Amino acid sequence: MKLVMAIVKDDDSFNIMNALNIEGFSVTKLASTGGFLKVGNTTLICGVDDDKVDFVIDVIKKQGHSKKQFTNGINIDGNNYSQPPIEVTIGGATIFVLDVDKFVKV
Ligand code: 2BA
Repeated sequence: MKLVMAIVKDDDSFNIMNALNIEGFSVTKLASTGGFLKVGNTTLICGVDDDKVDFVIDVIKKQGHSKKQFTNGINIDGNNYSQPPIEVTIGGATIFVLDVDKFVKV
């Protein structure tokens, strides 16, 4: 079994969760915050059989959209000077796949 952990835009999370549920997957939504932009995003975790990992990634890929966004005067190094805004592309999804040692429901 694997744990698919997908960091997605808040706007996309509803559609991704719906699509995964329709395909029969359980999914848990965690509120998260990007370390660079310091704005909210959503982390979805989904425990799946090994042979379903690519399918789940495809479902997420179809529902997640990338967009360009300007940073808002981020202070990266802790000094008092804000950096000028730069344009970054926020991906459709950033996905990690982890091995699951044990899965128990009691
Ligand atoms: P943030 O950390 O807020 O990053 C938002 C976007 O800013 C990133 O989009 C990327 O385009 C840009 N960015 C991030 N760090 C940067 C840097 N040091 N210099 C210049 N530009 C930078 P994505 O790559 O699509 O990432 C979206 C969100 O996914 C991230 O939000 C973060 O929450 C998560 N993420 C991405 N890669 C990760 C990783 N290796 N480990 C943990 N979380 C990750």
